[in-house]
Amino acid sequence: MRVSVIIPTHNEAGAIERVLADLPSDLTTEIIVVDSNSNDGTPEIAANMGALVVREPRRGYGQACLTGLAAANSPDVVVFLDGDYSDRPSELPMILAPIVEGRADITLGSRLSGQSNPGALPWHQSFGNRLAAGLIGLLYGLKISDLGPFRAARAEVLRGLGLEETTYGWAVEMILKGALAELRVVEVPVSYYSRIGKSKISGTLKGTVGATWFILSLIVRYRFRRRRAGTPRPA
Ligand SMILES: Nc1nc2c(ncn2[C@@H]2O[C@H](COP(=O)(O)OP(=O)(O)OP(=O)(O)O)[C@@H](O)[C@H]2O)c(=O)[nH]1
Ligand SMILES: [Mg+2]
Repeated sequence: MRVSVIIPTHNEAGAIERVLADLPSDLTTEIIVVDSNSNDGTPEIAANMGALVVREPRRGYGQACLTGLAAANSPDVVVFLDGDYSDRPSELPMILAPIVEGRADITLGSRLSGQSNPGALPWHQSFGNRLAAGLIGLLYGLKISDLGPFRAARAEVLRGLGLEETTYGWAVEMILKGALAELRVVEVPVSYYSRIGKSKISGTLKGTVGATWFILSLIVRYRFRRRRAGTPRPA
């Protein structure tokens, strides 16, 4: 099975080396670091460690993931992982297992199921993610607990979803379109730690409120858009 790992980065020089070093090399076919305009040496560190570095000057987490997906070389499975060492890359086998065993199309690493590390996810971020996950359960019938970034998908079905969000909405769009397409979405518990380096989005209350509001509106909008187009509701 060919596994491509895609890591979006913007100024993650303090963390990227540990992220890459901890990835189990026997399980990965290629590691793609999609870097946007880092000025702290992130792409150079990644390249020195053997990753394929793709430059993407257009900002946005989703844009970086889309660019990584387009650059991946005939993968069977694509894995998405943040470059700030908040997830544990050594847990890749847990993320891959449901797909390898043929019982999932998408695996989501949940930071909020299982044992979580106190304080790793600030209360406002836990609340926002639980709220969004609850709304997805209500509107899409998909029971999940979190919208975490560490995840994997069968490449063929992921490409078929036609993802297009270029911001943080990309991660939720994958779940929404996956649920509407009745894909098998399976959650596995993963551990989570405070990021290395400066928080860019969700570390602040203001950042979380803005991101959560945007994500909640996407959840409603995608549901409504599909229904108006006459697509049947998922069971
Ligand atoms: N290529 C690219 N990567 C980005 C961009 N914005 C964020 N990233 C990376 O995407 C990953 C997730 O971003 P984070 O800043 O960790 O977002 P977060 O986890 O919601 O919030 P914090 O960890 O609190 O900053 C990290 O590896 C970032 O370096 C971007 O515009 N382009
Ligand atoms: Mg982060």
